[in-house]
Amino acid sequence: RTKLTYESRANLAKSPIAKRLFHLIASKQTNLCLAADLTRTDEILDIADKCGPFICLLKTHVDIVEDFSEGFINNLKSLAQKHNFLLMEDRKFADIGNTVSLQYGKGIYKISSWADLVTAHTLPGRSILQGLKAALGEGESKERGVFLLSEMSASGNLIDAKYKESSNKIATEGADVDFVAGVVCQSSDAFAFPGLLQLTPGVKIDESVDQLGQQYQTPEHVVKERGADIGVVGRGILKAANPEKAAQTYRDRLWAAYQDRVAK
Ligand code: UP6
Repeated sequence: RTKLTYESRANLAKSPIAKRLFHLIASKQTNLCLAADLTRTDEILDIADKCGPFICLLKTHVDIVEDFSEGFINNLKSLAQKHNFLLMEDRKFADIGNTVSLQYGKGIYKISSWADLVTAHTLPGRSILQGLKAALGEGESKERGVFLLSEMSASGNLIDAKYKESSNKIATEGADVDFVAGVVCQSSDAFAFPGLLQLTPGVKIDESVDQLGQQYQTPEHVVKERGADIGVVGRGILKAANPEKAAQTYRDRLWAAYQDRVAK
């Protein structure tokens, strides 16, 4: 899987939105996802506008936003269109199907109405996919997709080899696989199917840890050794003296690593 180009993998994708994302990455030549973990809407919009040209995906945690409004979502959608990136709400759904359906479609955030992609834990089993799909109208699920977590970057997390293998099965077998766009994981052995995208968080130029269990690898390491198709960078960009320049650097290094990977 990791030797194939994004273009060739687009043809293998079962999820329409994964197909779209493969093509977007290839044409825009960026495999960088910005984790816009900021708590004010003006800050998020500002960073999205500045870093927009260098990213394929903007990842939000909408429940940390302190001044949320519908206007914010409209502005974010405009920026996504202006700079050609997709929106991912990193909600990490993990409940029974019925609850997940409500959390996805209802409440203040109405995530399903604006997020092209969301994330979900596989802990509840396959019903997580059915629950998410239930929030969407007829035909709507073609424009939406989920990334399933099969590994985490947090030190001491409880995921083991068996959980990882079961997560792979949920992502690749059964009636709802057309809704699965990819897998959030730390290594290429989490899944083999080339039509799925590997999203890998915990990326920073200086390998390190934070005070709360996060573990970082370099852009080159996650792409070439761990099989990442998209590298997620949050504080590496957000806390940089010049976030726009940092985004460009991460984009350049992640993209060069991908080119190296497929050339060999
Ligand atoms: N994230 C991880 N590790 C995971 C899954 N998700 O760090 O296993 C998410 C976090 C955060 C981002 O929720 O939004 O990726 C990483 O941010 P950072 O680069 O600032 O550490």
